[in-house]
Amino acid sequence: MMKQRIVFASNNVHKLEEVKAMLGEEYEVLGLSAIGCETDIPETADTFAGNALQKARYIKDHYGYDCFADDSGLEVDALNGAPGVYSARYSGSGSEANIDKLLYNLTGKTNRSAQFRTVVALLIGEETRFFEGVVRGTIISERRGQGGFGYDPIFVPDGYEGTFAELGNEVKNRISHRAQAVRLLVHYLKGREAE
Ligand code: ITT
Repeated sequence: MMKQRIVFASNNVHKLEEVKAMLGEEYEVLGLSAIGCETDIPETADTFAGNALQKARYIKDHYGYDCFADDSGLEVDALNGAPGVYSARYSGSGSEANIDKLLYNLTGKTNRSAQFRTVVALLIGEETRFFEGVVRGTIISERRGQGGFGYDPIFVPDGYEGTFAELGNEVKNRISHRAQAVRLLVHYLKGREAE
């Protein structure tokens, strides 16, 4: 059987790799470069759902494809949920500086609990659907591990000893916020195909 194609509206190569690893058996996942889109799609909403929908809508409107987008970030309890939707732009200077800024802002704070959250927005046919995933954990005070991306080296998911960067793709792609949302997405797509 031909694999069904689905466009993932993301310029983040790490996210694309993760989503391909999660969906690749059954779907051909096309990232933005694969459809010839090099645009940094505007994200001006102040919620994950709003930004995810904005990205998916942009691709549907400009390219016509059914597609899904992921908007995600790290919500730190002691910082009232920051950096949240601003996770990618927290420092204005990329992932390493984002981690430095976060650790600095947590200096002296005893509550280190946090969560990664993602909202996936799917536009398919005339339908719009959202799928969410959350993973709770702890922010440690020094980086550990080489895998993953973004804040992974300082995030230890609950129930594990290692950071997302130490646990490796196989574990991360099973338990992460993104894994949970993508599982719900697949469940929905399968139900739809069966109709
Ligand atoms: P696209 O919008 O093109 O998908 P992006 O990197 O700009 O790519 P977001 O706006 O959703 O994506 O920002 C998500 C940021 O949150 C990301 O850059 C990381 O800093 C952080 N983040 C999200 N998921 C993460 C994960 O699994 N591990 C580590 N950091 C993550």
